[in-house]
Amino acid sequence: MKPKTTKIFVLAALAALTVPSTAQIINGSFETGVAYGGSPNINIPGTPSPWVATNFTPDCYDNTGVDGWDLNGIPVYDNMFRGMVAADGNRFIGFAAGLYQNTPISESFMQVMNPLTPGQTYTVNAMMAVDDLGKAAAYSGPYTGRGVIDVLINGSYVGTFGANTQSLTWEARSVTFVAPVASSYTIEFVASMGTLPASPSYMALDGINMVPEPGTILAFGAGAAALARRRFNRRGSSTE
Ligand SMILES: [Ca+2]
Repeated sequence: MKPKTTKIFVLAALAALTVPSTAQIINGSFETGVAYGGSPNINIPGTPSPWVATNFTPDCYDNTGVDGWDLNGIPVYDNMFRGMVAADGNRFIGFAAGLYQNTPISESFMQVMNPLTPGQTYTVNAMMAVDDLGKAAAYSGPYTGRGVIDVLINGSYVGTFGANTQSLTWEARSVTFVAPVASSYTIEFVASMGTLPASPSYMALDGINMVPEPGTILAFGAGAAALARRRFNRRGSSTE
């Protein structure tokens, strides 16, 4: 009887450990792949693969200046994010929620992720910053707001990265969601001015990653163990 119980707990522990170790989000720090091909251009998206722009043209910043806007910011944008050092590595993405010819616009970008486990709870973590110093009036600005970033999974809204509390400062943000049943998964980030009335906002993201919620794994392991115990007890009691 005793060894059987031990085996059940070992199996439950193994089940908890077999969570895929592959990163769900690919290139979440934007460090690899071509952004602009060495020549930053505000008229094309600076989203290295597998990221793709889904609305307008998010901008890639590269502190080394090799493939993206360097520490001088975007000159034509009145030096947006000038002096901003990436939160992780050398590159980050800047994108806007503003007014283009008096019409609100939201820049956005997405990727097809590695597969998720349906029903599993995940947390998306990222570093977020804002340049709200009132620059780039001619480019859907002036950007004076501290907007928010909506997170979409497979096109459905799952949460929002709340507004920054300081200018030009990386702050950690996260959103938790339960993976839907699907054959493939996308994640998308949409810049938003936030609750109206709000001001045009130009925000940055870096160091994006996704992790399975530990509580869920523990609950699953405990649940499996409880189920196994119940089966064991039922079998045990039937011999009485
Ligand atoms: Ca980075």
